[in-house]
Amino acid sequence: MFRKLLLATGIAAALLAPVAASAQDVKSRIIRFGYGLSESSNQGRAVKFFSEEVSKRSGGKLKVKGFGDSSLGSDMQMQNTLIGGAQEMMVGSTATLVGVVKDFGVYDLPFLFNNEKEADAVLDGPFGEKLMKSLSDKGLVGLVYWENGFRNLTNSKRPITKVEDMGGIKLRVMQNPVYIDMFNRFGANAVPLAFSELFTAMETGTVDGQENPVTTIQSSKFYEVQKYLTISRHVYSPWIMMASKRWWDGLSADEKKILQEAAVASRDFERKDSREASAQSVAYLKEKGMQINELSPAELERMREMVKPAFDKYAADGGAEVLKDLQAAIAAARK
Ligand code: TK8
Repeated sequence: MFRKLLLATGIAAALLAPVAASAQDVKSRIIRFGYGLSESSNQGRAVKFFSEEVSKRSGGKLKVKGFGDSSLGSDMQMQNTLIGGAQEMMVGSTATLVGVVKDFGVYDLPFLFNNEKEADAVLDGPFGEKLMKSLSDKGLVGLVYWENGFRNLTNSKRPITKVEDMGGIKLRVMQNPVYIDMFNRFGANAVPLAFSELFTAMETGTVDGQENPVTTIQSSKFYEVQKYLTISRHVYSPWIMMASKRWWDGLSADEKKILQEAAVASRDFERKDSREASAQSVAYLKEKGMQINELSPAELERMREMVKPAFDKYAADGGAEVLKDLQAAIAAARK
């Protein structure tokens, strides 16, 4: 009798299992996912990975359609479209989120992180999580951070071996007061501009230079319009993957889980891929004719000294608490 029962429950379980899997509450949906870089960039590769993961995990029902090259708008425009609910997802810089949640500017203060490992620990830990969660009152759902990377300087005027060489250079920066303040302190002429307008601005001489990770300098072909590359690693820049809260709130628990898990998988893929690509980029850019130099430790120290007041200014402008929390999180990551 007992054995019969066991057998019966076994059969029932076997019959139920596939039913449970297909009974996941998942609708057929098209998810428009916008990003700024090209399809062949580290960003583009990771969007493709995310799309494939979501498709696998949803039995093909959730279709993530990637739109690269800012074809759905600049980072800032997309943020607003997500808030309005007219676009589902995006990945972009954290720097341009300052208009939504001011505290995001804290990541842009210079020379905070020494390496990628510290950045991963802080971004994926309680500090990064808390900041990401603060977006939900503003109509955005932050899912994961990807790596944009350590930023370096390029320009078409002259090699930069000391801070003074930045004097008078019209330097495009992200639309964020921390960047404007920092580069003006270095003596450059900071020009805030959307990334989508950057190549043309350099080509036409509206700006002389910009700063971004080497992977972006490669994938956006900035070497075609910029002669000098200075390895300065002045800021570690994250990207953040976000969904429209209006749209997200209408998803089932199963759908949210699929997207969340695929986002985490894409984060791990993206960081590994970006780091591998980054290691190749300098040689590539040299081959493309860029003249490359690295700032000396002594010069970097001078720069650190010069921008100290930027930290005080940031704290005085309402950022004291978030800055203190971030510094504590970095200190903890170093232990
Ligand atoms: C791409 C941007 C870019 C960022 C910038 O949309 O604006 O310079 O570094 O990666 O988010």
